[in-house]
Amino acid sequence: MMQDFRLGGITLTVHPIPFHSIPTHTPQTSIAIGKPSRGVYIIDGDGALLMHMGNMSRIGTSGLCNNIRHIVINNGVHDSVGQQETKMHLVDIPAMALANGYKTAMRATNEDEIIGGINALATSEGPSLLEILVKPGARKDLGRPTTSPLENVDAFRDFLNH
Ligand SMILES: Cc1ncc(C[n+]2csc(CCOP(=O)(O)OP(=O)(O)O)c2C)c(N)n1
Ligand SMILES: [Mg+2]
Repeated sequence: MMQDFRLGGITLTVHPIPFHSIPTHTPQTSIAIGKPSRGVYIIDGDGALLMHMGNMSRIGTSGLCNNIRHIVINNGVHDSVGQQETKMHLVDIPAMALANGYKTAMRATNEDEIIGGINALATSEGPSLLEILVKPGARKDLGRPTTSPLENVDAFRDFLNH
């Protein structure tokens, strides 16, 4: 069942079945290549981008990833495993994306730029990238996954096949 999430004036209709992987963008690139008729939004972290940086050139130069919209949430740290610095807030990620062949790349530092950036992703040709600069840290009541990775893979595979 699809679910609507609202961000400012934008409604994102998403499938509620999670497909978590770290780093995120490498397996999702393979999904995008295997399913060219589907739009694929990759929601990535700065540490994950750093760990598999070579995949950016596959997205940008393969000619097979026009359906990819790559969103990088950049807090400058590997937050979920101990806040080790990545220094990625000192790297020009949009310039790196463009140098790797992405068609469009932007950075957002406030709500208006996030909304503008998501609109630009939705309306421009891919592959495209939106970097969102954020502070480290998370809500105290942040939930944890309630289903197993195997259950998620089965449900997600089922979703892709329909
Ligand atoms: C190749 C590889 N090395 C190390 C890890 C361990 N690891 C899991 S999450 C994570 C940090 C990810 O950081 P980031 O993408 O910036 O996300 P954040 O936690 O900051 O939201 C690391 C290093 C991994 N999953 N894969
Ligand atoms: Mg991070």
